[in-house]
Parts: sequence; C-alpha cells; structure tokens
Amino acid sequence: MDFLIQLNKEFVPTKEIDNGKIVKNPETPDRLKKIENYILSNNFKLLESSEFGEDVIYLAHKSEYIEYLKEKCQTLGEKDEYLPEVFFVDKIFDTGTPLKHNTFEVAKKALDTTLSGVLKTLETRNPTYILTRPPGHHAMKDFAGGYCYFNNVAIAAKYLETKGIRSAILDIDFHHGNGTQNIFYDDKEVLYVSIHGAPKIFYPWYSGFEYETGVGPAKGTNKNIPLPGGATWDIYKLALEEAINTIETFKPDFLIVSVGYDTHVKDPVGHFALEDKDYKEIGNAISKVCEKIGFICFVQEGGYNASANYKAFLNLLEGFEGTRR
Ligand code: SP5
Ligand code: ZN
Repeated sequence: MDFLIQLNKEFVPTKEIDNGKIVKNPETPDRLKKIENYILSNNFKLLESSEFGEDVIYLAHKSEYIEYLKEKCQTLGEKDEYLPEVFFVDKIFDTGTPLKHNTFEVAKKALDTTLSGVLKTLETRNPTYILTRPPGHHAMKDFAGGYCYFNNVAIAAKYLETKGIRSAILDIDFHHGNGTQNIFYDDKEVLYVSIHGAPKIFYPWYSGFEYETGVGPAKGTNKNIPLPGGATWDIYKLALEEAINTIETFKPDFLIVSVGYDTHVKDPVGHFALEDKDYKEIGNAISKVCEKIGFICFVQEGGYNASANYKAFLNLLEGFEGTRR
C-alpha cells in the first residue's frame, strides 16, 4: 500500500449544534494523527500530491454551491466560525458543518490529495490509502454537511468517468454517504454501495434506505444496506458479503473505499460495535475482491476516537496486505 497524507492541521472546527445544544466538533486533525505518525515512521511509500484546477470541483458540485462557499469563506476573519442554526440554509444541510476563513482552501487540498492518489494508482496499479480531511461523503451537489464540503470520492469517480473508467464506491463509514448517493443517483456508470446505521434512527435520517436504488437507467446502481444500532461482526459480515457481491456483479475497473472508523465500538459518534480484529476481516475481504479489480484506493471519511481509529487502521492494513505478500 502506498500513502498520501493531507491532514490540513490549520483547519480546526470547534463547534457543532447537536439537538439544539452547542457541542465540541469532533472532526479535528487530532483524530488521524496516530495513523499519520505510524505511516511516517514505518518506511511506507509516501506519494506527493499535485494541485488541480478548480474546474475539478464542478465535476460533482453545482456552481452556485462552489461560488457560495468560496465567497462566504472570503468574508470570514481568521477567528470566525460560521455555523447555521437550522438545517438546509446557506448551502449547508445540517448544523455541524461550520465555515472558517480557510474552509474552501483546505477542502480543495483534501480533494487534490484524493485525485493525486487516484491518478497514481492508475499509473502504478498499487493500492493507495489517502489519509485526508475534511471528509467528503456527506457533501451533496449543492450542500455541505456532516463535516464535509467537497465530496472527495465522488469527484474522483467522476474524474475517472471522464477517462472512460467505471468505478464502484464502497462506503463503510458508519453514516450513510447521502452526498455520494445524491451525486450518482442518476449515473449508471458509477456503483454506490453503503453499509450504515439505519437512517430511521441515525444521521443523516432522510436518506440511506434500502428502497433507494437509483433512477432511470441508473436503477440498480445504488445499494443501501442499513443495519441496526449495536451491530457486531456477525451481522456486519453478512452486509459486507452482500456489498462485495454487488460490486463483483457490477465489474468496475476501479474500487474506491470510503473508509470510516466510526463503526468501532469505542467511537463517540457512530453506534456500531465492531472491534479491532474485525477490521482485519474487512481488509481481507476487500483485498479478495481486488484480485478481480485492477485498481483500488481507500479514502478517509469519519472516525472520531484517535486510538480506536489507529487500531482499526492497523488491522485493516494487516488484513488487506496479508493476502498480498
Ligand atoms: C464524515 C462523518 O462521519 N460525518 C458524521 C456527521 C455526524 N453528525 C452529527 C450527528 C449528530 C447525531 N446526534 C444525535 C443526537 C444524540 N444526542
Ligand atoms: Zn461517519
């Protein structure tokens, strides 16, 4: 596995409104620092990121949204943090996704890092892990939300689509990637498969249901596998098998994994009960499907307990690399 890292340490959101109360925002660089440290101190191949033009953002997002975000950030001072108090106003669909003066800039850097990783993978055929933040899978065509501003994996898949490369996106963050679903709902060239906490109970509540399968020619290219709170490996395993079967049937050229460790039992935001060793099984299962697909990238999404993230990551890596050596 090769790596790219962009933690945007100068971007630290502090607030979120949860159930009407102001609470601490968990989406900070600290949550990924242990993983970064491990990668940097273990002689892995670290790939450089290059800068893309702003036109890549338009592959998945609407111009009104992109321009709003850019202009709003420009009005903010270094210490300002703009947080809407209601859902779906000012191009932000929740109350946990604040704007700071550098939000546009850092979200673009996370995107550049993701695209760089994906292009490197095309070149080298090596699996790549893109350790970056802010995350992306909640960002819709025209709304930020869920700590996400630009949908890193969606833009990557659209970019690949312009080269005639068909992708599947496997989303194993605890939360449904409503943004990724939104962007590909009518696009039959990209398969979106997600395993997540049932939206009847868990964020983002309005999307992630089993009956959402895509529209028009894209019907059947969106698959949601919602699971109950407290789900352990015995339940999760079946969902993962189903997800992988769906991917194998689609026969993508490229697999992008939206990887979140908020499925871990010790995560403070997610509500599953996966344990360290379960991530070894996940890594192993993904490595097997990759024997049939040419290219794979992992892109970081959620995970809010730094130690749990680190252990989950180590196990995932071990499970993934185990069968490849
Ligand atoms: C990338 C990612 O993992 N984003 C997750 C966003 C979750 N945001 C807030 C969830 C708030 C749930 N609060 C439920 C009320 C319990 N008091
Ligand atoms: Zn999440």
